[in-house]
Amino acid sequence: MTRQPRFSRRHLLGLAAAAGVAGGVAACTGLPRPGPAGPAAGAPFADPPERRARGGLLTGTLTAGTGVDLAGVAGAGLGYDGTSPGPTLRLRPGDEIALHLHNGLDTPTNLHTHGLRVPPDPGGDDPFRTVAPGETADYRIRVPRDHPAGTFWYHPHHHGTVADQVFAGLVGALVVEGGPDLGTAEDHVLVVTDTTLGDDGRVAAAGPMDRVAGREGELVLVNGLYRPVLAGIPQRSQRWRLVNATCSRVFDVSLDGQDLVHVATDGVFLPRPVARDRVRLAPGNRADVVVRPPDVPGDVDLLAADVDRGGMGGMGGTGMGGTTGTGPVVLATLRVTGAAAPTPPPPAVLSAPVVPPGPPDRTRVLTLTAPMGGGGMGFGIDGRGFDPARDDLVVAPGTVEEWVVENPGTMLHPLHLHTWPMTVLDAAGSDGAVRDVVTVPAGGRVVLRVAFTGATGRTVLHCHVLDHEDAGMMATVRVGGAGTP
Ligand SMILES: [Cu+2]
Repeated sequence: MTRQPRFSRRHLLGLAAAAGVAGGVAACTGLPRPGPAGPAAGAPFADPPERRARGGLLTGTLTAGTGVDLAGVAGAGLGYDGTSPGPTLRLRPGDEIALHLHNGLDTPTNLHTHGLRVPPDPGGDDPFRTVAPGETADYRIRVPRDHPAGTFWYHPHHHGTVADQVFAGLVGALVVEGGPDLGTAEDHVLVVTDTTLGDDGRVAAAGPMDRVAGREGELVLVNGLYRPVLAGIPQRSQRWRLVNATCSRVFDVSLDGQDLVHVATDGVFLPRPVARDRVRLAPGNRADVVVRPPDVPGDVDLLAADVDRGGMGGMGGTGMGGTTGTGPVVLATLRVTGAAAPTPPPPAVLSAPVVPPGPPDRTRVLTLTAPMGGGGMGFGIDGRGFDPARDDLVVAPGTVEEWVVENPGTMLHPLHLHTWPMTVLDAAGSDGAVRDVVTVPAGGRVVLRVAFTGATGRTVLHCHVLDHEDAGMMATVRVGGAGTP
C-alpha cells in the first residue's frame, strides 16, 4: 500500500514561521490577515472537550455563546460551552440526551443532532423549534438501542440563522460508541469548519453573492485550529472521525502520499475497509478513516481539495471563498516521530453488506429549485420556498419510498434528510453506503430509497449548503399523524 508521495512532504515548523499565515489558503477574496487579529498556524492538535453519558444519561446545560477563540484568535467566533467546536457528546445506543440548551447568542437558535435516527418530536430533535436569545430550552433525545455506532454531529437548525451560526463555529461532534474493534491505538475527532475573519478579528458577515453561491471561508480549520500538528508513531494506527461542518464546502480529503483506509460513512460502517487515495465530503458528511503513520519519521499533510460546486450562469464571481475548486489546502499535519509500534489492521469484515430497502411502496420525483441566473426563481424544492406550516411530503409510517431527486440547476446541492437514512441506488461514485447527506450533481439526478421505519413525526429535508437552506431550499416531511395515507 506504500506509494510514492503525490506531493512533497511539508515541514510545517519552517512554513509557519516563514509564511506567517498566508500559505495554503485558496480561493478567497483576500488572504488571512497577519498581525494581532491573524490566525496562528501549527498549534498542537487537540480533540474537542468531551461530555460523556453517565448511567445512560447525558445531561447538564449546553450553552451557545459568543466570544469563542477561532484559529487562535481570541474571541473571534461562536461556540458551545466556550469552545468551537463545542464538546464532543459521547454516548452509547440506548442512552438519552437530556440537555438544557442555553442561548447566549443575540439571534435565535436550536439544536439538531445530525444523522441520529431519533424521532423529531417537540422537545427532541425538532428543527421547527425556536430558542430565543437568553432562553434555556430542555431537550430529551433517546438514542435507540439498535442505533448504529459511529460519528455524528450537532449544530443549530433555526431557519434563517443556520449559516451565520455554523460559519462562526457553532458546531460539535457526537459519537455513538461501539462497533467493531479497528485495532487502532488512538481515536480522534477532526471537525472541519471554515470561516473568514474580518479586520476586527471577528467572523465576517456574508454578502448577497455569498448567500447565493454558499459562503466559503478563507480559513479551513480542524477543531477550531488553523493547520494543527497531530503527533503520530510509525505503524501505530489512529482512527480519525472526519466531520465536514463547513457551510458550503465540498472537498476531497487525502493524506499526502498514502491511502486512507475508509471504514465508515455518515456514522455507518462500510461492509469492509477500503483503501482510498481520497474521500469526498459534502457539508454534513462524515468519514471515519484509519491512518497508519509511515515507517519514516517526518511530516505528512492532511489535505482538502475543493470540489467545484458550479456557479450561477452569467453572474460572475462567487464572492467570499468562491467555488472554483482550487487547492488543496492543508487541514492538519501528521508529525511522525519515534520507533515503530505496529498495531493490527482493521478486520476484513466490518458490517453486513448494504441492501437497499424495497421494493418501494411509492416513488416521488423531487426537484431542487435554485436561481438560474437572471430568472425569477429563488431557492426551494419543487418550485416552492420553505414554509414550516405546510406539509410537503406526507409519508405512511413503515413504508419504503424511492425518490428521484432532480437538479436542473448549475450548482450541486447536498441533500440532507433528518431521522431516516438514505441509500443511493445509482449515483456515480456511490460506494453502496447508507448516507444522510447525498450530493445531487448540477444538471443531474440521484435515485434514493428511504425506509420510513423506526420513528414517526414531522421534520425536514434540505440542501446542506446552509445558505441555500436558509434561503428556502427545504421542505417538510410528515410521517404519520392526521391524514397520513
Ligand atoms: Cu444547495
